[in-house]
Amino acid sequence: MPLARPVYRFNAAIVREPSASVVKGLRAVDHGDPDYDGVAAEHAAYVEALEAAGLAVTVLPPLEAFPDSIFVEDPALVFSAGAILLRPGNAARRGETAQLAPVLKRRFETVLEMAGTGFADGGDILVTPDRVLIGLSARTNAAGAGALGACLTRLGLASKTVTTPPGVLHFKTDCALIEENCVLTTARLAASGVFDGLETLITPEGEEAAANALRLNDVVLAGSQFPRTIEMLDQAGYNVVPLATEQIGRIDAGLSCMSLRWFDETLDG
Ligand code: CIR
Repeated sequence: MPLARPVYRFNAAIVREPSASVVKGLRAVDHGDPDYDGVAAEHAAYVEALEAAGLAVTVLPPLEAFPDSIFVEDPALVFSAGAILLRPGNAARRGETAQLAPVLKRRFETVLEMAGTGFADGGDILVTPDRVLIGLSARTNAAGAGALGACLTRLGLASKTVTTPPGVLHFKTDCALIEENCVLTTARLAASGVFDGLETLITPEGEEAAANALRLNDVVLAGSQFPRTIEMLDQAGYNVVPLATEQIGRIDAGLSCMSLRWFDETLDG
């Protein structure tokens, strides 16, 4: 069921400051630890961009025990209708959910929990106008997708389970909804046919990591180290805000990962 406002219309966000331990964040391939000051600078610029896009940002304190807790997108999902506490697929991240739960319970009347024992990471969830896509991955399994789908139904949202290409961390590592009917994505994910009914803009070869962009209201946040993607978006008429993601990229993250975003109907605008 199409929502009344674009799915990328947001006025509220939650982020978490990086802990010193962020330099030990999980990564599939080790190209060396990120630099703490570099991550902090990328995070600060990101928060500024969220605020400039019109979001009221709640900044949570760092959690030393959870190196990847800066990536608040993964342990929860948030919508105007309510929040869902997720069960992250990597054991080292599972405790992040309990750290977010009280914050979400203060902000949302409805906070749902996944039934059963399956796993789902927020990075595997792409919200489109007519349904929420749940990408199966090394972090999200079929049981988790089923339990999450049931929660989404309770919030009045339709969902569909799809597959993330092998070797890609999260479904949204390789895609971002940049228009109601258009996805920025990689050739490998587009080729899998998951975006039937949507237009696709394909990241240039060698810039696959640019697909983890973020549409917020009138702007698209994109990694500043991906000039050909930025030019492509620019020429397609998007208002692009380039942001450095080199340090967080060392621990497999991009621009969607560092916030939970929603439209809070109790706020103005
Ligand atoms: C992890 O492996 O869980 C983190 N190092 C990166 C998480 C990135 N999150 C996301 O794509 N939503």
